[in-house]
Amino acid sequence: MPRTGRPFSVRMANLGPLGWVSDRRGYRYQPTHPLTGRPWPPIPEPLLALWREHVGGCEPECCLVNFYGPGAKMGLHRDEDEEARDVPVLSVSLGDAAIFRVGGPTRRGPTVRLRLDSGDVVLLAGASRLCYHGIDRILPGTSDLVPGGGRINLTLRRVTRPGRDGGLVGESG
Ligand code: MD6
Ligand code: FE
Repeated sequence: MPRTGRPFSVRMANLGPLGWVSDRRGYRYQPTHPLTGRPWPPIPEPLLALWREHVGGCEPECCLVNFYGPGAKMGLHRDEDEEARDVPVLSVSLGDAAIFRVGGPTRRGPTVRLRLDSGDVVLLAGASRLCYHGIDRILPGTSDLVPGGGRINLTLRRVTRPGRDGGLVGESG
């Protein structure tokens, strides 16, 4: 985590041309793994199809892969490290269920809690795109999808501003 250097309770990886990474210096997107220097693997076609179905208009550039073991959680945050903050963010939950908390555009104010089960898809679009949200806890033992238990959340994002062609596959740069 920035400043403290303490590890997140969530373990992270990325797919796609840009990966979201974090260290003492802060948060950023970069095309390679910070330790191996290798590019992130491509986003699998079924996830691209889900994006086309629910978002469309441009291609996603990052699929953040979050793994939650029994005690993992994610504090309230906004997805705001992207230039394309007007493009919706889509997530897929797999494995153990989780308690998702979502509020408004400021950190203060009321929040609601939603249980996300395996296979649930969350779309933060329009006014909700910049709302605070987080994971209070996971519910261990509620799914046997992930070997050894746990929860995987896949979050698809457009990072750079789409060009006039919508940033569809084939665009260079
Ligand atoms: C999670 N999800 O479900 C954390 N962000 O583990 C997110 O932070 C999130 O589900 C943006 C859009 C959808 C999300
Ligand atoms: Fe988020």
